[in-house]
Amino acid sequence: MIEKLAEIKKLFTDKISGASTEESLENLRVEFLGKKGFMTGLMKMMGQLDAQERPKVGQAANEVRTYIETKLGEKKNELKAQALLCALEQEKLDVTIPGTPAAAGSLHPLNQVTEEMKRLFIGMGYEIAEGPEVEYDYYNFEALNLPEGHPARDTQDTFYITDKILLRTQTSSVQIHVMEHKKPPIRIISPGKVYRADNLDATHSPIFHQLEGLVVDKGVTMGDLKGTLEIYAKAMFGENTKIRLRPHHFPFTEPSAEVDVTCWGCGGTGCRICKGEGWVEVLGCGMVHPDVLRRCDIDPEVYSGFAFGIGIERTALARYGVSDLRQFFENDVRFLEQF
Ligand code: 2NL
Repeated sequence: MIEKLAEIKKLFTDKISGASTEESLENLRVEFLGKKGFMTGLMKMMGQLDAQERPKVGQAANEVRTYIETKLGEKKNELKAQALLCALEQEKLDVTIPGTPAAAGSLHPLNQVTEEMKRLFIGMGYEIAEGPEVEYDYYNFEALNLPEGHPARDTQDTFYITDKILLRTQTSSVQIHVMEHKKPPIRIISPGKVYRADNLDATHSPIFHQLEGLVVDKGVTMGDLKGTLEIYAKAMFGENTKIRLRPHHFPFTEPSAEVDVTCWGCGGTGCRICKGEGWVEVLGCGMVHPDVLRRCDIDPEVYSGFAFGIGIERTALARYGVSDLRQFFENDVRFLEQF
């Protein structure tokens, strides 16, 4: 029996050296120590032994059992350590690899231009005024000397909600609201969305942006208007820019003018941008019509004011050399990234 034990020990030692998984270790345990295993089988035969031999064989059997248990435990720990090393190797995290950069957005070019204009006028003491885009006919047209049937309404055809409620065609409506509630001195700009019943093409859009300015106080003159616009033009189009006022007609201002600036492309000698003119039209302006003031309960004998209107898209097209206004509304990141 002692020999038999030695054989079992040798067989186990051979087998365990080839075991490479926890599963195969478990199979070995069952094969040698389980209910139907080699050791149990051997123990069952102990009864046939003489009383003298029994303790010797028992002791030897216990040693072999302990040997098997110890080896199984050692091998199990070894396999676990190997598995951990393997996992560490495969799942290692290289913290020196740069992370995925978060894509940072930027202001839309139209908002960049608007913000620039706002900063400039705020610097000159203006406040920002806002108002509804859905407006009464009165604030958009009638208060500005554009009664029903006035021919200038044709060029500012818009979208009607009802007979008397419409989408504003200019932000002058905001300034009428301000004049109704606040007495001079008034110094405001009103940036915002405006609407016209125009078809979309390279230079027109049914929705666009405008920034209007209004100053009302005692003794405000056309000279103040021109000086203000000169500061604006130099800030927007360059320090060497000159401006000129051409007589024009708007129903809400008297006198009225359109304003040209020397071309930022050629400085006045003529190029593709100014179509050889040397000048580019950038805005409309004038002295607030006395009837407009009177309707807001401001006495035109005491107060006078100037106003101007700037198209944001127009300015941005010029500023960035963009040829088609529709690009501002398509939100193609490849276009927007350039600003
Ligand atoms: C343009 C340029 C302009 C005004 C806007 C205005 C506002 C009030 C009173 C008088 Cl409350 N005028 N705004 C004045 C002149 C020009 O915009 O080309 N508009 C059709």
